[in-house]
Amino acid sequence: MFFTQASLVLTAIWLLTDSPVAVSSIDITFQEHIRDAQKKYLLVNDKKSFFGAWQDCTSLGLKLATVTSKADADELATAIGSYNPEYKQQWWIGAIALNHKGYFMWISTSRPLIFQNFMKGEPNNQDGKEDCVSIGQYPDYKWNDDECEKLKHYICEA
Ligand SMILES: [Ca+2]
Repeated sequence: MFFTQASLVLTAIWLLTDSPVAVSSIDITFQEHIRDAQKKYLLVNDKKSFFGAWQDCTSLGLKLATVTSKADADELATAIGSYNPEYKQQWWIGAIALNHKGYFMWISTSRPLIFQNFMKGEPNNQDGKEDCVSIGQYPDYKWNDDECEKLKHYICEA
């Protein structure tokens, strides 16, 4: 499978350079989650800023995750739940408000958010600093807008 290959490539880089620095930017203990071969989500154990996450997904030949339907949202909830049910962490997904006015789009496709799964009261753009979207802060993986510089796990997709 593709992700297995990606893992092997990263491992190979590590072996060739004999330097953990070469792969320290991407924790390869990730987990792939596949739903009927339609969309593949990759849960990355490393923590990055939103743009660091975007860069890492891109460097793996993937995209920062889009969540464009309830089926996608349910899939992510299942994926994270299977990753570790007790794992109360936050994960970047690929939605961002580029104009600081709360108009969100998917960074990977430049498409507006048609389907949205924000928590009630979100997005609140607290202190005018919250332009990036993560999940895991609220029950049922409802979305929150948060400061893009915060370090969080992240989800890539293929
Ligand atoms: Ca918020």
